[in-house]
Amino acid sequence: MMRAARMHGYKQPLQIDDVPVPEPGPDEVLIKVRATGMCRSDYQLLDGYFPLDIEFPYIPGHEVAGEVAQLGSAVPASAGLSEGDLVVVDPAWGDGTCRQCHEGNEQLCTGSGGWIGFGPPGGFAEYVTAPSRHLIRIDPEAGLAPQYLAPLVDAGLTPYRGMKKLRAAGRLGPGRTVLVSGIGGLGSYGVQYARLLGDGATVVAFARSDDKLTVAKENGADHTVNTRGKTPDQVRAELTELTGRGEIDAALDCSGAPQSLELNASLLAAEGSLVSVGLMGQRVEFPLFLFVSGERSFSGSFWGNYNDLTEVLALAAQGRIKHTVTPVKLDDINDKLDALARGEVIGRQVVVFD
Ligand code: FEH
Ligand code: ZN
Repeated sequence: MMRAARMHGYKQPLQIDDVPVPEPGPDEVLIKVRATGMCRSDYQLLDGYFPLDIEFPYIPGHEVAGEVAQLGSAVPASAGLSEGDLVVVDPAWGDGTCRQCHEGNEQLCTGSGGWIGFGPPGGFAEYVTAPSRHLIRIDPEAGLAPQYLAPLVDAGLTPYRGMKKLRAAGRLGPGRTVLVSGIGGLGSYGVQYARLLGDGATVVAFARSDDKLTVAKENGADHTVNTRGKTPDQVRAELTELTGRGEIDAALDCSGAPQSLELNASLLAAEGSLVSVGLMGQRVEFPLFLFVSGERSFSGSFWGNYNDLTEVLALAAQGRIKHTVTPVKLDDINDKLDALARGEVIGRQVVVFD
């Protein structure tokens, strides 16, 4: 048997239950979970934000790092996996039939694919199973502890893909200003990617608390603005004072709050790009003429694909990204989810298992 934090319905606390250890299918691996990150979208799942048909009781948790406990009977040797290996779980398991899966973007699967912790049972448990093709073996020489690996699966991965989109759009580089807004679990990595992928762009961070802006500064932001209670004009004036320009060329919004997105959009220079990875609100309003006449763009960016994750893991193995991680116990998960919902968490809380 194993301990698991399970949903027994929406808008109810998780219950810590004793349940059977799952059996890996032929092409699956049984993983002894060592760490599972706690994401705002876990709270949103419990709160019924996502229109998913979850069967209760259900185990959430989508940022999973652990050790191979048992290989399914048909796991190929080419998977390069052995019992005891440290692995992270690539979270999006496409069905392999749609265009997005064929392009390698299984997180966008339009068929019958799913995401661990939002469909297939997740990692807020002592064991979890996953298809062997979605495991990434971690070289023990990299010296990366599970509590730092787990958040990379979403908090590290999601802003990375978003920042790659801004780079691909040609909005980064010397003389440019890139904004990262919302310095929570995702934004604390987003600022680092603005530095790593920004190719000399000035990095600005927006948040609504000084604690989070301190993290942004430690993680490489050139300038920070506390936007709480300020009008767009007041923020623009502060931005002008800090950077010499009252506009930005690129913005990665990690909050998903409509007010934040609308503020960022109002600051976009001509041809500027706004990429949103956050999911707090439901709708945003942008002035059409501003976007059309200035060829400004808005794009969503969702999670990341297997290759994006391998790149993030490579940056972590090189020691080029910092982690703000707080280990927590499974028994405290409900209190920690409430703290997450109140926006009180700096960096990422991670449930750790012995
Ligand atoms: C995952 C699944 C569904 C909605 C949102 C999320 C985010 O945590 C991905 O970054
Ligand atoms: Zn997440």
